Amino acid sequence: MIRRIDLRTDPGTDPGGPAEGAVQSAVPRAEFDVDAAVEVVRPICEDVRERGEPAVAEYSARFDGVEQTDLAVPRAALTEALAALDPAVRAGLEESIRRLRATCAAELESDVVTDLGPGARVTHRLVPMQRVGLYVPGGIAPLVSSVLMNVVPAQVAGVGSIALTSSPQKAHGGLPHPTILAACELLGVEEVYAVGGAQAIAMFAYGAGPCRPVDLVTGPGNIYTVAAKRLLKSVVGIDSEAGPTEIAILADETAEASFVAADLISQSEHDPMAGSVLVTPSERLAEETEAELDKQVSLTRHAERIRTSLGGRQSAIVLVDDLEQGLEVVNGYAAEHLEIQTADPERWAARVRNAGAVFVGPFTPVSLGDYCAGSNHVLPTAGCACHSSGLSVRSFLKAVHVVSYTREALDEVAHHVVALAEAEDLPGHGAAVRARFAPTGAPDEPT
Ligand code: HSO
Ligand code: ZN
Repeated sequence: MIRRIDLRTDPGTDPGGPAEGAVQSAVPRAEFDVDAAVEVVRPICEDVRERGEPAVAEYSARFDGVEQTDLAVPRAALTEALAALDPAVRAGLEESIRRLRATCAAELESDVVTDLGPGARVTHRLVPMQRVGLYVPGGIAPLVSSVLMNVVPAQVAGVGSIALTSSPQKAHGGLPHPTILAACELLGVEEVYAVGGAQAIAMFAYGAGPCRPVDLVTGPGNIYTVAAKRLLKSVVGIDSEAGPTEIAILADETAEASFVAADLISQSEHDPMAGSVLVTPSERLAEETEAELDKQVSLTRHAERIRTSLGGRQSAIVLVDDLEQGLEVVNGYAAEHLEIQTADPERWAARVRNAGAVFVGPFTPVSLGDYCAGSNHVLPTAGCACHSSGLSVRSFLKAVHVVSYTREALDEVAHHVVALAEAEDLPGHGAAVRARFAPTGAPDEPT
């Protein structure tokens, strides 16, 4: 069901080991051609920019099969959805919100004031975004947990205006899934739209009908929403281009194969294109995991989707010489989620450079992080963990340098500004400083 990639070196026949770089790029990713999708969504986004609400409603009719008179979800639908919510689901959401709020509040950074001498001050001031648009996928599975992962950090950051959208569901009278609406009500988000796909991203970027344009769009989505984000990122801020979900597990012979298999399956359940990768020096663990996958997959509800994901080129069991080489592979792969299931997991976790989030030890499965760990599950995919971070309270803040110098403090550095401005052949820059000190009418003499 899952292929093997053997990166082990045989000192007898292969003294040099794998070529430099081969280990890092050992596991390919699924084909995810965003550029092709950009051409599909371009006319949709242009149409929404030109015609606004009627265009959005037409795309909802075409792609979601619903007739809309209003893009906004009525307030009553939110309160009704919460009243009808299963108490166990409500309790789960409340606990998840509590933990997320705690981490977000603790991670909220303060302004940094640096005094560079008497009267010379630079303040690194954090300012929340004014208005954000949060996208929650509602298609293949209604990801209610994504409502929390987007809304809570935005609220803790102090964002003034939060709008949320999710695709309209025919089965729910053209509204988003009721559990998504209930979560909005629980969080006090009142501005909710029943719009999905590329038209939703365009609605947030340009505004349409009751929805005013936003400063930043966040949240995962399918290839068309990702393409719309790529297309519109000069119009509106975006968090990241989320691709199919991924899990990598670095494990040794002490790992429990049934846990490893269950965790690979849990992320393959999302998408036939999801990538699930086990990296291990243990042949025994590889064999037992294969056997466990066969056993467990046949018992799951979404077996077909999971088999496609596990059987795809993006999934593999990678055999390595030792955990050192395994660490090189997982750092090179830069997984969205990385689990460490080894004898000394904290030690290996401390040496991970590239991963969206790291899950340490046998009792920290990725699915805990998906719902209730207090961490965020909107994470960089496709190797972007080399340079990007997951969603957090910081995603909803901008930093502004506020510079404040007195006359005396400016006088201290005036000659440096003049010299550097001359070096760049920009004398006007130097003159702007000298003007503060020269007698009126003679601004070009140095002090
Ligand atoms: N694993 C997904 C998030 C998710 N899982 C939502 C369940 N619900 C991407 O991190
Ligand atoms: Zn998940």
